[in-house]
Amino acid sequence: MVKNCHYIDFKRVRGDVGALTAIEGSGDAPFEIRRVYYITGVPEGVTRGFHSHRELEQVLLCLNGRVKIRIKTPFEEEIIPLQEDSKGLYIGHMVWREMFDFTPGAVLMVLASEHYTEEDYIRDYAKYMEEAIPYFKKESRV
Ligand code: T46
Repeated sequence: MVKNCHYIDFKRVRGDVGALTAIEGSGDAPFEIRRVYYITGVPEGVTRGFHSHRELEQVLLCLNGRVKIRIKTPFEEEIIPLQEDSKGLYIGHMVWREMFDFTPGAVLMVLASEHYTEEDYIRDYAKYMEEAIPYFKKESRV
């Protein structure tokens, strides 16, 4: 997978009465969870995201329906389909993301390592490339 990204399989407890998945910070999630948000009601054909984060780490889980996540660095790109509610996608530092192909009723939940701060976002692609190329070249991250 693209550098600084990986799947996380959370434990799902299944039974006749349904399924339950528990996620604990600093154990199940690879960071202390400081924020949870979720994205719903995305109209057909809409793509969200188009940014990267310098410090924020996140885990994305699709709790209902399906969604695709495009993750990219200056050197790699991959499309990850999310549809299992216990399979998370970890996205670490400096990875560009776009979320698209939301099915009707899709619910994308995000666990985040930091509180919301706009200063951590890189929303301009040219600026992203300027910072991400040296970042991923350093320490043989490519
Ligand atoms: C990410 C992807 C997966 C807040 O007020 N608090 C929050 O915690 C967040 C995440 C957003 N906002 C506000 C900022 C904007 O006015 O909600 C609005 C929509 O945010 P944005 O356009 O950044 O949403 P997405 O779906 O493009 O991106 C979000 C996260 O912002 C981002 O960190 O990685 O989901």
